[in-house]
Amino acid sequence: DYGLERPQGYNVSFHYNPHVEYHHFGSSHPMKPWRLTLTKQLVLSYGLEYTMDLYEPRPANFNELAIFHDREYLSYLSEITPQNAKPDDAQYIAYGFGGDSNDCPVFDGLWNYVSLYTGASMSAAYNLLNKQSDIAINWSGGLHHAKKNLASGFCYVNDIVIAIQLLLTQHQRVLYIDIDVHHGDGVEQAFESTDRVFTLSFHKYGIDRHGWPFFPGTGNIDEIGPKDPANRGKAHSLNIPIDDGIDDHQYKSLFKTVTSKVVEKYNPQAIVLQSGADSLGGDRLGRFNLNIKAHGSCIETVKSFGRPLILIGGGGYTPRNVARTWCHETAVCVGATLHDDLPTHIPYLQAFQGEENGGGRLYPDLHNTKRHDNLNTDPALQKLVERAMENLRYMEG
Ligand code: VJV
Ligand code: CA
Ligand code: ZN
Repeated sequence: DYGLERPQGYNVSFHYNPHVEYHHFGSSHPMKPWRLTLTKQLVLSYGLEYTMDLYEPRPANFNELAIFHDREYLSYLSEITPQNAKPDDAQYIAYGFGGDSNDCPVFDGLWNYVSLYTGASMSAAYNLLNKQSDIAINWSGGLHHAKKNLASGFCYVNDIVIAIQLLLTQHQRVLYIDIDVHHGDGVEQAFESTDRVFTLSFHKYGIDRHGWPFFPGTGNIDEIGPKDPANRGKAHSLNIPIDDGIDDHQYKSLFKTVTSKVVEKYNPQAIVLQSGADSLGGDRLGRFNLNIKAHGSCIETVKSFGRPLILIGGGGYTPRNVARTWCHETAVCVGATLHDDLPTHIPYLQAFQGEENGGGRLYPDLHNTKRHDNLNTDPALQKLVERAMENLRYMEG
């Protein structure tokens, strides 16, 4: 007995093609598709597969990816391999594969990888459109930095933009919410000229002691989209820039206050929630100090709005905690309560065992792994909320 109960009658679907796990960005690259294997194992070990409809979506095809991306970019992406890549090539650099950071490496099966995670987001969108699901989940998606002709920040194809485009065939207004620790710049930019999508991102924003901006360097509070009154997208973006070390209580209250106001004012007909797990305490790339249940409370808040919802993954660079969080959030969607002791018969159990790995528990205290002092004062966050409310007054209708 894992304490599974389903008091609420939500129809939840889980969209996942396991082939996505077998792709590697390179041995020391922080993005590890293998975290999806861990997530799936936890979901199965708690028996959550019996509480949802499971789908194994087909990969998206070239024409589907061209709903958002330039065909020239897609042709290049579909043909490039580690063997034929020419790092000095003008296109290679222009399309975002160059650069010394190697954020977007060319690896074996790259085209297959992007088609798989995008196919899963499309499948989730179709389930909302067909009214087969109230909540559709794709943990393999959420690649929010990709632009129409540019790979950026581990993202090559923007599955979120494509899923939102599908929702727009039936829904007048779609709200996009992004709790990844990075700014959701690709989604914001894609819809900057329309009032049919409102984008809201919470993220770390600021410059470090070496003078480097936190990636991607955009998303300050004054960036609310086009200011030209003739542009339909005017004031249809809201950015919540946050400093290092924000804690559970502060984040939960900030998230609930801001999103509730946006939902009240914008009245979306569907919501897409990017639930990047790099906003957790102890993340390899993140700077926040959130625990799993605080991160999950954002999903509870959004679920409580009662709109058709796509829940999508994103960043998350400490795989055991990514798996814990997304398993917990899957349970939140179906209305199940999970036992803190991990089931003992799961594969990869050792990844969760030992004090430093969370002691075999689902909800270890991630504050213990904290590496960032909290630089957010309550008065500063109060001011931020006031600025956000002010920004919302520029949006009409
Ligand atoms: O900060 C950057 C770009 C630079 C990195 C530093 N060099 C010196 C200059 C360029 C500015 N990139 C970020 C990208 C973060 C992407 C986050 C994606 C998501 O979570 O929002 C959605 C999925 C960054 N931070 C850390 C790294 N790159 C990084 C990249 C590596 C790496 C270690 C850290 C790439 C390869 C390897 N190690 C082996
Ligand atoms: Ca974000
Ligand atoms: Zn991120």
